[in-house]
Amino acid sequence: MKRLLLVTAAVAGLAASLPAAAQFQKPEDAVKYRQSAMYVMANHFGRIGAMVNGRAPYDAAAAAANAEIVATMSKLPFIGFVEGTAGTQKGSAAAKIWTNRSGFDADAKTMQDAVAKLVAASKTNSLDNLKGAFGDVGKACKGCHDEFRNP
Ligand code: ASC
Repeated sequence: MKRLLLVTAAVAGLAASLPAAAQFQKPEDAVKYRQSAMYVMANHFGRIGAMVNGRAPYDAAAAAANAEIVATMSKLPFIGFVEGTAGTQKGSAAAKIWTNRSGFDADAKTMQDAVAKLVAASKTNSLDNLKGAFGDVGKACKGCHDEFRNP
């Protein structure tokens, strides 16, 4: 029994310390995961964009709820950028992500920080504050896309 416990503990410990890559069964699963997270993030960012651009009425509570979802989603894509999963199609992940991982990670953090400010702005009941923070998040998205997505 003691032996079984030890083996169980060892396996659990191993699973917890596995690199992110090993959490996906196939490389395509990592690609699907990151694209799905980005898709949901973009959808909720777009709902705020509609308010900012006057295509939807400004609704402070809805903006805040969407910003919270964007913030949660903004943390998810990055474990999906597993080595060996660069793409070739337009808009896919560029190989440069893995030759400049620190630059990529810095861009991810810039985006997450801008999104945290979007959450704060969304709670001020000010469309102007929302507009400013929305623009900064958009810039962060674009900055990383310009550098790390295949043209
Ligand atoms: C979006 C979206 C992006 C960014 C980017 C900002 O809504 O899907 O990829 O904003 O277009 O420039």
